[in-house]
Amino acid sequence: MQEYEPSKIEEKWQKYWDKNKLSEAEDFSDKKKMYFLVEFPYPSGAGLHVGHCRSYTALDILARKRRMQAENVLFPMGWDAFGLPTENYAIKTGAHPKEATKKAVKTFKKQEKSLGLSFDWQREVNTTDPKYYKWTQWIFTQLFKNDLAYKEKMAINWCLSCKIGLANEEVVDGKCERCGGKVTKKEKEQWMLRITKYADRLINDLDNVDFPERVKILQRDWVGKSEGWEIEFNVPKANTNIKVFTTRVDTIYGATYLVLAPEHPILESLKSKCSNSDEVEKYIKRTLNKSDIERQENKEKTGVKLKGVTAINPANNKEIPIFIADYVLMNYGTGSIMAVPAHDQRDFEFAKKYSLPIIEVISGGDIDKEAYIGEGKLINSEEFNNMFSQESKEKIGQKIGANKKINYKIRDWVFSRQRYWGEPIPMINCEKCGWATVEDKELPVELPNVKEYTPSDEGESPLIKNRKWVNTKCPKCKSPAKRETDVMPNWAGSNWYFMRYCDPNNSEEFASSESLKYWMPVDWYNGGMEHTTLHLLYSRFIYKFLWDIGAVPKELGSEPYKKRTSHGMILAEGGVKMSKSKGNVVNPDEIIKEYGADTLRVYEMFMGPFEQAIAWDINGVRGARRFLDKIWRLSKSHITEQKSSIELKKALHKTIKKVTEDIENLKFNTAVSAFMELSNTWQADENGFNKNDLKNFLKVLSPFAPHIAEELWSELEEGESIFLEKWPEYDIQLIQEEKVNLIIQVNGKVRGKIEVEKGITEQDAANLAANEENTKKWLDNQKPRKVIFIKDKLINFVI
Ligand code: ANZ
Ligand code: ZN
Repeated sequence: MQEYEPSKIEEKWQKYWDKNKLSEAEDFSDKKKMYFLVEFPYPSGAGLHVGHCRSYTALDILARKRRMQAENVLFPMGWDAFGLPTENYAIKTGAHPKEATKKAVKTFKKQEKSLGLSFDWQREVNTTDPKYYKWTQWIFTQLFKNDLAYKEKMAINWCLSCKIGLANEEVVDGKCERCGGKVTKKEKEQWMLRITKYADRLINDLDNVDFPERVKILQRDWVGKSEGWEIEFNVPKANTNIKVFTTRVDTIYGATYLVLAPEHPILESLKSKCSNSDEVEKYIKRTLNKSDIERQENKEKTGVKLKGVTAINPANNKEIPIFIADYVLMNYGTGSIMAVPAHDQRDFEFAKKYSLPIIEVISGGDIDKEAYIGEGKLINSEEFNNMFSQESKEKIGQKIGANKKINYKIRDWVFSRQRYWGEPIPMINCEKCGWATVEDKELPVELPNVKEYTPSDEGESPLIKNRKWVNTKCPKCKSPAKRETDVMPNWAGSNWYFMRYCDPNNSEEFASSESLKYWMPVDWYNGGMEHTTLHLLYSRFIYKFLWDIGAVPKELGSEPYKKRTSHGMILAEGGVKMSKSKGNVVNPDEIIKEYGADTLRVYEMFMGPFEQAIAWDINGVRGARRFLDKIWRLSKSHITEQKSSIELKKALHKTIKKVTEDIENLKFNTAVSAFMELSNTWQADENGFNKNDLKNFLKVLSPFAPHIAEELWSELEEGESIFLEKWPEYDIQLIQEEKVNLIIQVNGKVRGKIEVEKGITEQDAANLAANEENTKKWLDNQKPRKVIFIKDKLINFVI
């Protein structure tokens, strides 16, 4: 018998599938459409990661199965290819980013093909292709025309080593997400997108989509809607007011001091009234080097009291001190707070450190130990005593003349980068007319070639050195004007790529409304949890905007993704992150070479529950290979001309049912277990499968291990590809459990009879039997001393 040698069969079938267009989606087909999407990768020089393989294989299984269930499946792939690593590589080596990208894409594509993924390569997109980014730029011009893009000088997160402005989302623990370097603040004119205008919709519309609850929670928290009050505290000596934002106006009688963010503009006027302005000045300087994230860390609180100025608590007219402290952030609320140490933990720690009064105004806690942050009955609050928090809020608010206010944590999105390898922002600045968009017919604004990719020391884009490109004419008045030299962040191309797949070659629109109407929304989108507050939120925003302006057909609704799921990460052996520096990266090519693509696929589906992070285990890979070896062997030698035995047939139909359901629930690991169990039953069976049953077995195995299934199928001489077959149905008769009659006795006397599943356990039988009315009567509430159980025959309670 010929041995199972994946290297001899896998490429052959990949070519065959390509040639026969088995993975191509058909526009406007009458079949039911189904759009499966995986996050398109950044084609880095490092090549495909085994983590990519997990997500892609999972949806490939779904795609293959649904095609066999007669659905018109769209399962596309593309390249999110603008970005820093490629650019940094260009700076280091002088190679053009375009060339580096081309090379990486070639590698990735080859790797994905070698995994047997059934992508529709006719629809491949690449965000760095001018034909693609023409539309990324067009979307920007639309945002500008609709007042959702504006340029503003602002303090941005600045990575000292990448020399790049970072969005809040790109700063992790006060460090640059990319290089791990220190992040400081820098004032810069930046293009901003008003995502804040969509804050409410981004929260509310989550009710209409099928996302995992944890994804919804993370998105809601990121948008961070908070309803509260703005209250003015008078500062008599400076003849001014300090406005604070609070969600707990009910605690105002416990407000024993105010805190300003050190950058608060009101300090300009207050400083001169303080006797310790030097100290204040010094503290302010120190703060400037800290990121907001560092400032929110749970560390010892620091601050400085403004000596000589005080504020008046409007509820009781008491004089209270004013501090500056870096735990209050300038870019949230009003940049100042009323501190209620009894009921806010940060204020509590600060008050302890600086010996400030802690006045309990909500009962229910133990404020000797920690702040009580819950709501409750008011005390020490004059006429509001004994009221509950909720009720008191309106009344106190009225008394002190406070205004209701809704705040959001989400900020407008910093959308410019002073770098090279990104989409040029299609804007022109004219001294007379100000900013104007590049006209539609001039798009795309192609990224020009430059000699040097390093940003200038002031942090300007290298494009600024290309005078010929920068100097242009104002689209409005035709006088000399200059192009914007900033480029878009690497999130820009992924905002809308899923729509381009619907109509990838359209040169008139980013996609025709007919194709969008047919394919959208995405039915099922799988991706990483790490994109929850970045890509997933951004692309929902852009989609809503395009829907608002009618660029996405109205009948589609304003959410791009019907269902979202998330895979767990694959870690290195030992449970640590795979990284080049640790030398523990598993290369899928090597696994495919040694064990085969089907083994890699089966292993990655079997390794653990799909949503959970899991460590790589080479023994598991070997196990998957042994399983496929066995299937190969059995399919060739352990088959019969007669009927399969009833036991084997039953086991097969149980497996068909289980696998059919497990795939839909992303329970791939239990599906593979079911295959393994079945293969044991098959091996132990005297005769093995007959041809018809073997065919059904191969069909349900085929999405997991497409190459071996196709090869074994071809040997059955059935003609066409197994992937043109109909997904098998299970025979309900065969999977029904057999029933038996169980006799119930109490003290050896027959008291009843129940029908139960054959093979029921003693525990289950005892529970069922004890709940029969007649048994209950005879048991008379007594706990049996002993239970005698004869399997499938009798249960006897001894009392
Ligand atoms: C008084 C108070 C009493 C507060 C109390 C809380 C508990 P969310 O829900 O996140 O919106 N705060 C307001 N602006 C701030 C800023 N710029 N930097 C740091 N903290 C700020 O939180 C609102 C609460 O966070 C506000 O309500 C304020 O503290 C604080 F028992 O005011 B509270
Ligand atoms: Zn002009």
